[in-house]
Amino acid sequence: FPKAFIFDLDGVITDTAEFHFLAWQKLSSDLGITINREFNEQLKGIGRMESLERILSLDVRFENLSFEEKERIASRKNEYYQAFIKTIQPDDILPGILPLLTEIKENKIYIALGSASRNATKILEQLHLTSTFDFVVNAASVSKGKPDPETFLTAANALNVPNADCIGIEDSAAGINAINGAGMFSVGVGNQTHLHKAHYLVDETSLLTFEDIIQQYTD
Ligand code: B16
Ligand code: MG
Repeated sequence: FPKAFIFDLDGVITDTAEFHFLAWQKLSSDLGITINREFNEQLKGIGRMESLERILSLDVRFENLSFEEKERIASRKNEYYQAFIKTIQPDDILPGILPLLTEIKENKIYIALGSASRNATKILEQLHLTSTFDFVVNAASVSKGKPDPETFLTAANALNVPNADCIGIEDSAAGINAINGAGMFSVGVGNQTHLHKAHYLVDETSLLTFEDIIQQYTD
């Protein structure tokens, strides 16, 4: 049996991945840049500033922005995002996640959150999930974001469990690379095109069952 499950937040526990996309899209349109869902795939799991850099690099007009200007633009995106997440409540936990969390707990396996989002603790509170998690990685204290394994290694370290005894669950390519790089078993939620490196892949969270994950992990 594994000793810990490390969950991504946005796009796995709740559908905030969609709100991140809508907020980036709104910000991009303010700047006169168009982004689509395909482009957004490479923003998933990537921190706020680096995501902004990737968007700004689409247009030469933004080549020489100062750090202060970038920070101002990034905080505008966060304002848009926070307006979207204001109404998040326990009903917004994605299908299959609550039963999975319950079964992990019943089996006395640790549960951690490995999110790149600085809004993570607030969202967990709104979902009434704070006490479910044994450890929450503080995104602000991670120096190298996903796809670097640091986020997942930090969780394993804090729980004092070997990396190989951890299972990470992610909806982003960057996140799957981070889990694999940490020497953990990776579970992807989404499509094959973006998440083909996952050790085990399901289309949507409703298909995540404790039994299937454990079977794939032990195989
Ligand atoms: P924030 P995750 C990531 O969260 C999102 O996937 C990514 O789209 C976002 O830019 C990043 O958090 C930073 O979020 O602006 O709220 O700090 O998927 O790692 O849970
Ligand atoms: Mg995610």
